[in-house]
Amino acid sequence: MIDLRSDTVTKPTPAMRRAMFEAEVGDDVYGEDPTANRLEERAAEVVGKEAALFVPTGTMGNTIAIKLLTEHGQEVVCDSRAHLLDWELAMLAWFSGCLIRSAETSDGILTWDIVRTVLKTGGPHSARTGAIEIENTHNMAGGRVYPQEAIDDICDRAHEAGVPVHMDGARIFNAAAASGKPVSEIVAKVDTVMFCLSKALGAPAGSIVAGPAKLIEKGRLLRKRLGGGMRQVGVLAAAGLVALEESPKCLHVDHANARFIAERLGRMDGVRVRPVETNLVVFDLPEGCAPRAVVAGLKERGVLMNSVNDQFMRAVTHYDVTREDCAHAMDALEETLRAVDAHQKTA
Ligand code: TLP
Repeated sequence: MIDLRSDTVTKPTPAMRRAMFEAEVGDDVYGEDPTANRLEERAAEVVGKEAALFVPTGTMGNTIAIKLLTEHGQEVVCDSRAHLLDWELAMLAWFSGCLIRSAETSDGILTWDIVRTVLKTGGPHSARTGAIEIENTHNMAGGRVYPQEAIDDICDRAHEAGVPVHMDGARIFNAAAASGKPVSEIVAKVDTVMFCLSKALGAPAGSIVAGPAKLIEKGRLLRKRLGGGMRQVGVLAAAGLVALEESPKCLHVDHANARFIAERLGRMDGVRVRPVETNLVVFDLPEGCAPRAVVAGLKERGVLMNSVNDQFMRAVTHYDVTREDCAHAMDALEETLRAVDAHQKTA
């Protein structure tokens, strides 16, 4: 099977498996796992923040960061297609007691001009904005990379207004590879950043939340409260360390494969591809073509791909798919679209 459903499906590399096998471990809830400690120190260094915390998932990382930055009864501003809003089971409301105030954007990218229209300073009737969240790269907008000026401007203006900024940087290393900027520069002005080791970087599990040391210390307690005290977690942190050092070097290959897929899609009748900047390819099917039928047809032909909703599909490249796999997947899609079209005409 050629699996283009997500980069979450990547399997640990031989180097990761070796590191996991050899990992020195201890009880991380006592702060005694040397490998987890090393990962947290190295992650903080790479993103240029005071401290970092290893958490099981990106969802837990976002949850902890938002809880650290907000108070119950506040609002969190994000784009209307944010992962935080649509794909985290309303965790933010459940754990942080905040309401999401989403803003519409054409391409997933917030600017201060958009943010200011929904920002609230509090008063007798309206809840104060507790935090602003930006997603870089933006998943449902097709892996869009935030322009640096937009990030810096939002941070400067938000800080003037006393509002902190969290970055959901699940794929921040893809943003770095695409823009040629180091991650530390991209996230320099945000208060907290979450990034995933388990997506394009290929670790079997784990994400990082980074920010000021005092906040991250509190975050450690929130992680325990959420059931994320993972004991001898060095076996996972060891893979995370390999992911952090080795995987960013190869992301340009995934991006080139994504562009290859986009080019092939662009030649298919009625298919509309959104602009591709990183490893996510989001595209609309021809009018009247049901995504569910296409997903099933692809599966019969050895390709796994997800439909996001009734409207569009997503193909994700990662190191477990080669250029040949991508070409095969596009052949399979062409065949599937022809078959679905023929079926619809005779129905
Ligand atoms: N994204 C997954 C699905 O949940 C949609 C995927 O396949 O892309 N932030 C962003 C921007 C994400 O894309 C994801 C996962 C997360 C947070 C959550 O990470 P996990 O799955 O580790 O909780």
